Parts: sequence; C-alpha cells; structure tokens
Amino acid sequence: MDKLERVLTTIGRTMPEDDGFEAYPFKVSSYNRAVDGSPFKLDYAPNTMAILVLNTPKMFEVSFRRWITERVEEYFEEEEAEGRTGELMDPVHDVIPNPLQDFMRFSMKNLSEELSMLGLSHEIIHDFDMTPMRRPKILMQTAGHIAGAAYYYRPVRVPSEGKMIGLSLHPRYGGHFAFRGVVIFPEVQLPDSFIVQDPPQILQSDDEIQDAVELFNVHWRDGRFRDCGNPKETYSLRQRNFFAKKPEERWVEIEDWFSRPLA
Ligand code: B12
Repeated sequence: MDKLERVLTTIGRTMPEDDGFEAYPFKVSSYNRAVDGSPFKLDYAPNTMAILVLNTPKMFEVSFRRWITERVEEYFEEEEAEGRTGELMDPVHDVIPNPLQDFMRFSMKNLSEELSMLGLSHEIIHDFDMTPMRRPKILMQTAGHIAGAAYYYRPVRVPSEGKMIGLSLHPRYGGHFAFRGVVIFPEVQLPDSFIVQDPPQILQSDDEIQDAVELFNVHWRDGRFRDCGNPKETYSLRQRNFFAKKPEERWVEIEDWFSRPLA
C-alpha cells in the first residue's frame, strides 16, 4: 500500500466518516500557489503531501457528544471522590472553557499517535493555530478549495468599509461544516501525476456569490449563510443554536446530554 493510502486508511479508522469527519489530500505547492505573494506560504518542498480534515454535520451529535459526555462524567466522578458536589464544584464551563477545541485536540492527538506508530513523521496544524505574529498558520478556506473539498467564494465587490473574507461551501453540506486542520507529511512526496479536481462551483452569478459572502460576514449569527449552496444535509437546530452563541454561553444548549445539572 502506498503512503497516501496508508494515511487515508488510518484517518478513516481514527476519525471516520461515521463520526463526522472527511479527509482530502493535496500538495503543498497547490496551496502555496494560491497564497502566492502573501505571508501564509508553507515552508515545505512543492510535492509534500498534506491532508485536510473537516467535520460534517454528524460530528456534533455523534463523536463530540460521546467525548463531552465522557469528559464531564469523569469530572463529576473526580469531584465526588474529592467530596465536592453541587455548589462546591467549579462550574463545568470554567473547567472546560473550549470543549470543541479540546475535542479536536484530542481527536488529532489520537490520529497523531497512530501515524507515529506507523513511522510516518507529520505535523498537525489546527484551524485555530496562530503564528507568534498572531496570523493564522494556515488559511483553511484556501486549503479546502485546492484540496477539492469546498469551493471558496471570495468577495466579488470590495466593501466600502471594513474587510470581508470569503465563504466556503461544501457540495453536500453547503455551510453546515467546519474545517478542522491539516496534517503535513514533510517526508512524503506525492507524484507529479497527483492532481486534485476543483470542488464543484454551486453559486454562479456575482450577485449570488456576493449575497452569500455578505450573509457570512454581516449576518453570520442567524446562520443563513450555512443554507447557501443548496445543502443536502444540515446541522440540527441544537447544533445551529450552539454555534450561534459565544463559547461560554453554549453549554445551555447541551445541558440535557448530562446525567446531572452542570452547575
Ligand atoms: C481570523 C478568523 C476569524 C476572525 C476574523 C474574520 C474576518 N472577518 O476577518 C473572527 C474571529 C472575527 C472570525 C469569526 C468567525 N468565523 Co472565522 N476564521 C478566521 C480564520 C482563523 C482566518 C481567516 C483569515 O484571517 N483569513 C486571512 C485572509 C487574508 O484570507 P483570504 O481573504 O482568504 O485571502 C486569501 C485568499 O484569497 C487566497 N487566494 C488568493 N487567490 C486565490 C485563488 C484561489 C482559487 C483560492 C482558493 C485562494 C486564493 O490568498 C489570500 C491570502 O494571500 C479562519 C480559519 C483559518 N485558519 O483559515 C476562520 C474561518 C474563516 N471562520 C469561520 C467561521 C465559521 C467563523 C464564524 C461564523 C464562527 C462563529 N460561529 O463564531 C465567525 C463569523 C465570521 C465573520 N463574520 O467574520 C470558518 C469559515 C467556514 C466557511 N464555510 O467558509 C473558518 C474557515 C474556520 C473553520 N474552522 O472552518 N473568524
């Protein structure tokens, strides 16, 4: 089996589609070409293999729910063992302030351990990782486009004030997905024959594109941007409400997942 297949098999086992993940291979050179002239280039040989990971609507109610309920139950048990219950416990949102980031770190760490066992050296960049200059380490929307995962619609018109970023739409999930990270394999080179097809372009006219980009930049809280691009599978109402809130306010949306009150 070649290295790409081995890696995809390993990802398919540790972060499977049934848990709400998808993986897309690409060459570093394709990404670097797209961000040419910017400080976002990745410093690897052109044919270096990289894999983009995203989550589909399923992740929230399947693997995230499984992980967070286990994590919180463990916390309840630890506190009980220490004799702290009810008001004596620290509120869960103070103990686990970023459950989703923690879950992704946990999932990627698992994957990393599996890859290391296969002797495949690799580096993981999460979507939220920043350089010391506070710049994103990687532009996930650009990577998602060149990896064939989701078409990246960039603003058609320059706004009169402020700055707008574009919106990626997945052919199956529209905006009901999120990019989670990229795994880079500095010692694995893809052959010149490795080519990725562009993702399907669902929005066609400038007006359609501009409307979607504006929904994302200006009205993102109401979540309408997610319904652009005719999605076939979408986030549940619970998941929509969860992501519309600030991280510290999100727990109320999932309270009934737990056996005991959270605070
Ligand atoms: C910084 C950031 C923010 C900031 C600032 C956003 C802003 N308006 O400027 C804040 C914190 C406010 C924010 C908020 C949100 N964000 Co945000 N954010 C990011 C982040 C980390 C980086 C984006 C960035 O700074 N890009 C820099 C600019 C310069 O990039 P660019 O405009 O794309 O320019 C490049 C391309 O044009 C490329 N290029 C040039 N030519 C070509 C040609 C081709 C073909 C291609 C493909 C590319 C290309 O080159 C340029 C650079 O040189 C990304 C994750 C990531 N690591 O990428 C998420 C991300 C963009 N955010 C995301 C989301 C969902 C949100 C929120 C809705 C989250 C929430 N629930 O709170 C909100 C609201 C969005 C909004 N209204 O702004 C998603 C978007 C998903 C999607 N479907 O597109 C991302 C990708 C995160 C993810 N995990 O999926 N975000």
